[in-house]
Amino acid sequence: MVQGDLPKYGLLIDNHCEEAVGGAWLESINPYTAQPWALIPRGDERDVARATAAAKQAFNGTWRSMPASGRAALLRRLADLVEQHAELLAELETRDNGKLISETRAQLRYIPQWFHFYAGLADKINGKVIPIDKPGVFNYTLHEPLGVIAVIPAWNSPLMLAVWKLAPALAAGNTIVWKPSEHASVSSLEFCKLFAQAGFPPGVVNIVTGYGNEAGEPLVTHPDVAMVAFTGGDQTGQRVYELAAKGIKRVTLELGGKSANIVFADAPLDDAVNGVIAGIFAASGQTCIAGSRALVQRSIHDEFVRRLVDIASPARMGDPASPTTQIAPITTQAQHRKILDHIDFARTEGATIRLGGMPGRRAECGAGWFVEPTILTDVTPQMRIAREEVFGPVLSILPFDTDAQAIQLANDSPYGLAAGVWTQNFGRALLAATELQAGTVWVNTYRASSYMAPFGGYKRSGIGREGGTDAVYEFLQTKSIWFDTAGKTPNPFVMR
Ligand code: TXE
Repeated sequence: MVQGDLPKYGLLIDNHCEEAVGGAWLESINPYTAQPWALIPRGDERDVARATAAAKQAFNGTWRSMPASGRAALLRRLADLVEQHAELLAELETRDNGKLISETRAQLRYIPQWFHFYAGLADKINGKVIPIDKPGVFNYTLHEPLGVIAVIPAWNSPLMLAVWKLAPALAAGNTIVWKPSEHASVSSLEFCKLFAQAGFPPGVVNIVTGYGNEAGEPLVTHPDVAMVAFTGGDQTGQRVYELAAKGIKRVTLELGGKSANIVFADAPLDDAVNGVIAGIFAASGQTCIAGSRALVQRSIHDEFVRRLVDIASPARMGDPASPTTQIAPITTQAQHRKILDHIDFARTEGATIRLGGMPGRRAECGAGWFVEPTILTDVTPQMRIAREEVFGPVLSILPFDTDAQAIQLANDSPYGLAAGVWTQNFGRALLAATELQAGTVWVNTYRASSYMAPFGGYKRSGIGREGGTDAVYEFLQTKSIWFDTAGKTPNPFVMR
C-alpha cells in the first residue's frame, strides 16, 4: 500500500485534531503483517511548543479554576466513554502493537476503573492543620498540582501505561502533554479524542506523536513542563532522568526488570508451572514484570522443566486478533532481532535450549515478527541472559539449593521491579517477601495488578509509584502556610 492510501490519525492540541507543523508522517506497522497500516504525525519541538503552551494556558485558566468535584465529574464521564469505545480501542491497539486481542480487551475493560478510582480521590486531597509547638502562629498545608506533566509511555501496553499516569495527574489538577511511543501511537491518538467528548476544557490533555529524540526530548526539556512521568527501557529512562535533572524536574520512572520467580520444592507444582508460564510468555514476554528468571529448587528442577516444556510447547502462535491465539508477535522488528541475538549469545555462553529459540516458523505466523516460546537451562547468574532485560518470550532457569541462596540469587540483579514466590510454607513465603528487593512480590500468583495497589521499582527498575492512593501524591507538591495569631512582630534578629 502506498502512503496516501493509509488512514491518518492527527495530533490533538487544544481539543483540535491537527497535522504536525512540519507536515511529515510516520508509518505505523502492524507486527503481524509486517506492513504499514496507518500514518501518525511526525511531531517535533514546534508541535511540543504548541501543545505545552496550550497545557500551560489551561493550567493557569479553566482547569485551575474548576473545583475538584468538577474534575472528578469529568473523569467519571471519560470512564463511561472509554467503556463505550473499548472494543474499537482494543482492536486498534492489537493491530498497532500486535498484542493479543484477549489481553487488549481485558485491559480496556479495566481502564475505566482507573478513572473512577482517581475521580473518587480528586476531591479528597486534603491538607492538614499542624499543631505547631510554638505560640502565636498557625500553620496549615495544601497539596497543589505541579503544572504541565509530560506523559511518556512505552509501546507494549500503550493505553494502560498512559492511563496509569493520566488518571492521577488529572485528578491532582495538572494538565498534560502526552507523547506515546512512535511504535504504537494509534490507540492513544484515538483515545485522546474522548477527552473533548467528555467535556474536558481545551488544552487540559494534548497529544504529540513522533520519535523520542525529535518530540520526546524537547518535551522533557521544555521549561514549562514541571514533571515527566515515564515508562520505558532503563537506558532511555536514565537519559530522561538526566535531562529532567537539568531543569530540576520531578520524575516518575518505570524501567522494567529481570524479575525472579522462585519455585520451592514444596510449591503447589501445577500452579507454579502455570504461574511461571504466565509470567514469561504472556504478552510474548514484552512486559516490564516478565518473570524472566525462574529460580527452581534443585530437587524438583528436572521435573519442573519437563512440565514447563510440556505446557509451553503447544502454545498457539498466530494472528493476535484471533481470541484463541496465545503467543502474539513481537511489536517491532528491532526488538525481534534483539531477542534472537540474546538467545544466540546465551547459546554461545553455554545455555541449553530446552524449547524454542527460533523465529516463529509455523504457517500461522505469516510474515509476523514471532519468536518461539523459549526455555533455557544451564544458565549461570553471570550470563548476559540472566542479567539483562530481554523483553521477549525467553525464560532462563537457574537451580538453587537453600532458601538463603534463592533470595541471594533473586536479589543479584541491578533491577528490582517484581518477584514471585511459590511455596506452601507460610513462614518461608513471609521471609522471602520481606527479604526480596522488589517493588511487588507475588506469593503463589503472578501478574496480579489493580488500580488500588501501588506499583513501581526498587533499584534500577525506577523511581516513584503508580496506582493506589500513593500515586496521586507523585503529582502534587505540598505548601506550608503560616499565620501570625499573636498580633505582634517579635525580635527580627531571631528565628521565630
Ligand atoms: O523504548 P524506549 P524502546 C525495553 C525493551 C526495549 C528497550 C528499548 O527491552 O528493547 O527498552 O525500547 C520515548 N527523551 N523496554 O526503544 O526508548 C519513546 O519515544 C524523551 C522496557 O521502544 O524506552 C517512547 O515514547 N523520550 C519497557 C518512550 O520514550 C524519549 C517498555 C519509551 O521508549 C527519548 C518498553 C528521549 N531521549 C521497552 N527516547 C518497560 N519497562 O516496560 C525515547 N523516548
